[in-house]
Amino acid sequence: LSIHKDFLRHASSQFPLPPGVKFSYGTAGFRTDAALLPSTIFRMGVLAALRSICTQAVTGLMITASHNPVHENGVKLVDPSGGMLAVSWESYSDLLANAPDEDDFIQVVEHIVINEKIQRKGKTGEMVYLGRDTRPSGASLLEAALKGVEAVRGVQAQDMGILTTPQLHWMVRCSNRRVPATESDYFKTLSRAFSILSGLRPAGYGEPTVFENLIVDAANGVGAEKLLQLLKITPSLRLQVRNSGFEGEGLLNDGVGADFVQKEKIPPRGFEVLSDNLKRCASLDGDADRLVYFYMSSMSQTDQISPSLQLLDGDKIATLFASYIMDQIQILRGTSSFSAVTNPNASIPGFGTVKVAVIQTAYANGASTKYIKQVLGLEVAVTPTGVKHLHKRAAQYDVGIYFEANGHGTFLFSDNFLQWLQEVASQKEKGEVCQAATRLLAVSEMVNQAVGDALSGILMVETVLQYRNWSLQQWNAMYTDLPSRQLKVKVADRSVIQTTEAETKVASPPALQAAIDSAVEKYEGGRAFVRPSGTEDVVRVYAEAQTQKIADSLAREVAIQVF
Ligand code: NG1
Ligand code: ZN
Repeated sequence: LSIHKDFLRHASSQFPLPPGVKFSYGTAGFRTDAALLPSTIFRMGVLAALRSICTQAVTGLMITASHNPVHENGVKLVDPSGGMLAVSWESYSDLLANAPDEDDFIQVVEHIVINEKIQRKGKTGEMVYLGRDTRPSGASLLEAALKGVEAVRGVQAQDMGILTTPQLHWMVRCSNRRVPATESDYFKTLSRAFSILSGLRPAGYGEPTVFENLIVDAANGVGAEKLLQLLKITPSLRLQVRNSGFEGEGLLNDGVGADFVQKEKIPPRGFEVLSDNLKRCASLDGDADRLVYFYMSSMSQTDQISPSLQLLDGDKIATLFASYIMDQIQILRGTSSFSAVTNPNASIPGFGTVKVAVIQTAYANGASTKYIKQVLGLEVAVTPTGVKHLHKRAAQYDVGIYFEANGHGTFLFSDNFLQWLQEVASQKEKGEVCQAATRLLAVSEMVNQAVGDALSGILMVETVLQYRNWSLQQWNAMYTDLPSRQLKVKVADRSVIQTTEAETKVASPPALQAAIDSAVEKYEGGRAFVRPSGTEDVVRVYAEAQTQKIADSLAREVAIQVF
């Protein structure tokens, strides 16, 4: 590929690197104060364009800082599959973002072109979709991204407007699969699948209950407007949106949203405990790729910070979804009796063994892992933190369900399994087996197979609750979370801690792991690990034990070892 160096140099000179900052792509892209980001975002526009030429497909660039405060912003790149940027390209991001001047910048671009053997093959598909959340800094940063894409001449930038992160991922994925990929297609696809699933309740679970409205905390972010759009075409969805961020409604991520609720275990702003009936609630994060559910319970839970918020986190969501998938697989096997323990090794007549697994990280509550293994009989795979790792692993199964405890997750179906389901669903005989296949096909349309998506997550949770006729309390009773504690420790250089075994063990310094082991040994059923954060300048400590008191002291003991 011949680069128009002068053109690129001139364009990049308009976005100089701010002095004294070191950028790192981290767990989920670059994130920092918005004022520092124009050069990084321009350069990521260039990289997204190069990735598009290299793969001859549409790529994406999303401007968001998710659950971070409103004055921050960030950028993540979307690969042609709709997933996160290939890990092998992350080092290019770091090199580009930190190149001190135009000459170094051009050199890095040349290095990428040579290293990846990037060549122009044709004219098709060289395109970058750009999206942003509702942050006020988004519009001008989007301009910078646009200039970056256009600086690689011949690649087109398409501004898709204000979107949730998962919408942009979905559009990139669909566009490269040559299926309808506009925002309106997104809403229609989700809504249609939800209606199909609502009409396919099984006989065994009694008459459907009319649920109370779900009250959704939209974190004063982009999810509010999008949820209202979805609601407009899906009247059977019973929900109301709060913390919409519309005029006068509060600040993005300020005391609201999935991250706040999950970490603080108290209701978000705008949810008045005394006057509200908070039985069915959910929180999205600022870019609507995370989802948690919660309700207020009058039960006294002396162990918790707030006595009454009951959190249904990513682990509970994964477990709910996995149980539903296993129900359908049981029916496909011809066992319509819903026995609690399933046998994942038994094969489906006509297909063979369906490989189903739940993918978690070390942060998954131990009680969820136990439930998935022992009650659902499913394989649990553990990967390092970060959706890119979970997603990659999930793709190895016929149905791979992944969630981070914080509520980011989705599930993936293999093409092979979907194809077989199509055949079963189109059979003339419309029995239970055909229904189960139709359900799974609708589910595969409704969940966002590109990345975790709070909107499709809500539809999926509501579908399973309707199917089982379950309140949030009944869902919560699947298993009881083990008490846990997370702490952050600030150290001079967090990179001296290196981990292994999917971050569950410290490889270096070795003395640290020995100290953690001896702290854990004191408490039966205790578990603890530490890892350097990929998004903040801290080391994270996690501990879990039979009581909150023990979890707290175990976390403290381990934190002291980190100093
Ligand atoms: P780090 O800072 O690397 O722990 C955090 C979350 C991840 C993921 C990323 C991206 C925890 C413990 N970590 O990563 O799960 O969501 O942010 O947003 O929640
Ligand atoms: Zn997010």
